[in-house]
Amino acid sequence: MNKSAILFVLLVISVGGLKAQAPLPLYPVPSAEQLAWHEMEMNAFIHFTINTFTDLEWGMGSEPESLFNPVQANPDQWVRALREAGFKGVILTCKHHDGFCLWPSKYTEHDIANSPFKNGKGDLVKEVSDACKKYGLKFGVYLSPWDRNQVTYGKPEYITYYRNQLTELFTQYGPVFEMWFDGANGGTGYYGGANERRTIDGKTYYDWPNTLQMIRKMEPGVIFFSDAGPGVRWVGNESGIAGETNWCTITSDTLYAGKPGIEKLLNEGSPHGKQWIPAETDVSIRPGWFWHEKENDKVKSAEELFNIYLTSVGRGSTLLLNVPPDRRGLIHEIDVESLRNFRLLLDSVFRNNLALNVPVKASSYRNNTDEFSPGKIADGNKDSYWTTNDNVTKGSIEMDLDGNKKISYIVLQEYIKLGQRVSEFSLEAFNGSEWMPLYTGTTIGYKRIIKIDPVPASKIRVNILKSKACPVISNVEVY
Ligand code: FUL
Repeated sequence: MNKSAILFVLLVISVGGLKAQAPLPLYPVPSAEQLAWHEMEMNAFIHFTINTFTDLEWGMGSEPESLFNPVQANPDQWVRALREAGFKGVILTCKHHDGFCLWPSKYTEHDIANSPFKNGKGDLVKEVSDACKKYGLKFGVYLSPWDRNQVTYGKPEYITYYRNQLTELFTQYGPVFEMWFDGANGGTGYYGGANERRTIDGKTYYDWPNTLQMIRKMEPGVIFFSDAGPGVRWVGNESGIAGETNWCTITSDTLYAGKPGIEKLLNEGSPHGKQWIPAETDVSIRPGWFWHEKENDKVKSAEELFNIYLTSVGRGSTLLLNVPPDRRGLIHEIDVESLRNFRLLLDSVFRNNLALNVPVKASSYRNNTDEFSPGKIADGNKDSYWTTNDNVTKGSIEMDLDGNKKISYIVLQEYIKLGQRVSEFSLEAFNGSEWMPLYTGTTIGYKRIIKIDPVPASKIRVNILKSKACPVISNVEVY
């Protein structure tokens, strides 16, 4: 081959290579475990302890173990009801602030082994973890750092106690997909009979870095929830509402308890955040976190749960819905019914994607390469996407719905493996004669669901108006 032929071949190879090149990731990006966590979308919380029998939300730690006796306890029923409603994971309060342990712990007497339940032979952590395995849900652990029963609470010895219990949970009941560290601390407690107020320095007392390292050795992929991550962050409220602007990025050292405006920051994240720490939306199906008879008529309806779905999953967050068992040890019929109707509602609204495999046009697409062409947002494949050249941070995609359709919801998804990018977008509908504005919004993230007043439309246009780098959109659905 002569020199110019070699040059020609090199040119072809490099142009070909360029053509197929995907955008570089825009850091930070989610870890593989965080990505899997996003894809779970809906997890359930289970709050259960002596509080269920004392009608309290925060037990003092002095409650006798003899009170705990859910004679019909049936974790199989809990997990089945949750699976049927579409939940992918369960996080159990293995120990709440009152210190009572739902598993027989070697390190305390304040546990299920000293209760009348199954004559002290019960282990609800095991039963829940087994039911999760049986029904294909992931199992997660809540172990309250604040322990109002423990005599050593507030002293260095308690950290050893807490770590011993974590070791019991992670070695006997795993795999554990998420570990929930609750930041709440009210100071007062029984503390082995001292009955006093104990204050700790939340920043230093628990020595979190070493505790996390210890857990990671047992469960390398576990996601840590706390107010500030490092795996996922609190959404800043307990009413089921993620920010309409919701960045999965945030800078963790800007987060400290008591910081003015922290709730808003947690709720919305930060476009310039240095870490990927997405918001988890925890909310209860009832007013309280524990079951109380008097709240049986206050169970959230299917419609209320659906609205929460829209303000959590529909805003790029993951829903963590608490469904607390009652004193019998069953998820109450009213809650089961509400979950069932919630599932029916989700299935009826999101049954028929009017945009699946429809023709799609775009203002431009990356190097005119088929791999990044606009049709990729309608192919039902979460791993394919439409994107533009690197210097293009605006763009429109137009979907032809094949005749006039009545539309009520538009679902958008960014391909977050390459980072969260879009900061402003708008939606329009073509009603046969003109384009009508439908919505203007900010972030998209893993998933954004826009509810609109039902309108007839034969085409939909998604305009990306601002993006931190070339937009990468994996999916658009219309209902
Ligand atoms: C809070 C706790 O104080 C509540 O009791 C509940 O566990 C909730 C999920 O977190 O901080």
